[in-house]
Amino acid sequence: MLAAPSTNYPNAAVSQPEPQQLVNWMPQTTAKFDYQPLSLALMAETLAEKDKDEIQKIGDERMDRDRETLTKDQKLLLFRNLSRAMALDRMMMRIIRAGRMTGFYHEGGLALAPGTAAGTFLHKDDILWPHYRGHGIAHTLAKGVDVKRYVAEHMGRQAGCCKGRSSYHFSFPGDHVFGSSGNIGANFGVCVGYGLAAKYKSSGQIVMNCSGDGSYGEGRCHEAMLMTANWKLPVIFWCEANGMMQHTSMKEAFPGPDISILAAGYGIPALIVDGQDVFACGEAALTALAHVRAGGGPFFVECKTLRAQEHSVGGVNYEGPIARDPELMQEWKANRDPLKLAGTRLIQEGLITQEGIETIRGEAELEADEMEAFSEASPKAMPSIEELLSAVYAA
Ligand SMILES: Cc1ncc(C[n+]2csc(CCOP(=O)(O)OP(=O)(O)O)c2C)c(N)n1
Repeated sequence: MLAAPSTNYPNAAVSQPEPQQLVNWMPQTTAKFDYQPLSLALMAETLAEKDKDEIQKIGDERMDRDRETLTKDQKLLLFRNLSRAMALDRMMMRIIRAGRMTGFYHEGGLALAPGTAAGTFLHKDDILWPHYRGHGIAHTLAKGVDVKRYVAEHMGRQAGCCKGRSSYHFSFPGDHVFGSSGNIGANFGVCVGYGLAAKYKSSGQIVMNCSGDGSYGEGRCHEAMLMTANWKLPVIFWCEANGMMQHTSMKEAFPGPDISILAAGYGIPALIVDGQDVFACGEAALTALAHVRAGGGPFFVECKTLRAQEHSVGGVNYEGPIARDPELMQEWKANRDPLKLAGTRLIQEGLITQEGIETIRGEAELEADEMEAFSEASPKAMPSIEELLSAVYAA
C-alpha cells in the first residue's frame, strides 16, 4: 500500500514551475487571430467573412428548418418596442443624472435592439432572464410586462416591484422574468434549471437566457451548454456581444472574433446577426424560438452590438489603460443608432410614413414620462430593520 503523502503537494518543491515558465507554457492563443480594430470587429457587416460563414454553416447544418422572416406587423411591433425601450433608457439617464436614482445605471444606449428582439416574440409563460445592460428593460417591456413598478424600484419607492429595496436586482415571478444578479454568469446555471423543469413538466416553456459576451468568460457557460445540449433542453443562449466587459475588450479576453463558435463544440446551432439591426435580431429570435419549440434543443444567437459610452453611469470609458475614442462613439451614435436604422428601413419598404414614425416615438416618450410620474408619486421606501430582515433568506 502506498504511504499517504505528508502534504497535499508532496513534490511541491520540484514540480512547481516558476511564474515565467507558466507564461511560456500557456498556448499563445491571441496570436493566432489577426484582430481588426475594435470598431470594425464589432460591426456585423465587417466581420471576418470566413468566421461569419463558418458559424452560419455550423448553425445551418444543425438546423432542420429555414430561417424565419418577419411580417409587416412583426416589424412594426419591433420598431414600437425599440422606441419604448430607448425612451425609457433616456428617462432613466435623466433620473440618475438628477441624483434621483438609488444605485447604478448601466446605460443601454445603442445596444437595445437585441434585448427588444429577445423579448418581443416570447409567450407569456416563457421564461426570460434579461441581460442587465439597460437593466433589462428592453427585454422585459417587450415581453409585455408593465415595468412602471421597476422604474419605481430604481427610485427606491414603496411602489417598486421589490418595495424599493433592490435597485435593479429585480424579478417579476408572475411574468416569469428573473434576474438580474450582480454575479456575471449567474444566468447560466439557473437557466439550465428552468429548462430542465420545463422539459420535466412538459410545460412547453422556453427559456430566453440573455447575457453579454463577457459572461462567456465564466466556466459556467460551458456546463450550461453541455447540459442543455445533452438533454435537449429548451434554452436559447442569447448573447449581446458589445466587444467590451467593463474596461476589458473581448479581443484581450477571447481568442477569436465570435463568441458563438463556442456553441459548435456542443453541437448547438448558432446564428450571428447585426445587433444594430432590430429586424435581423427579430428574425434570429423567431428562428431560435421555432427550433427550440419544435424540440430541437438549445440554440445560440450572437448579436454584434455597440457600447458607445462608459460601462456604468459616472465611470470612465476606458479600454485597459486607454480612453476609448470619443469620436468613434459619436460616429456610432450618428450612424449606428438602431432606431434610426429601423425607421429608415420601414420607410424604404413602404411600411410606414415619417408621420407614423413620429407618432410611435411620441407615444413612447409619453409612456416613459408617465412611468416617471407614477414613481415620483410613490413615497420613499423607509423599511424598518424588521421589514428588511423579513426579506433576508440567508446570512
Ligand atoms: C463573476 C463576476 N465577475 C466580474 C464582475 C464585474 N463585472 C460587472 S459587469 C462586468 C462586465 C460584463 O460584461 P458583459 O457581460 O459583456 O456585459 P456588458 O456590460 O458588456 O453589456 C464585469 C466584469 C461581476 N459582477 N461578476
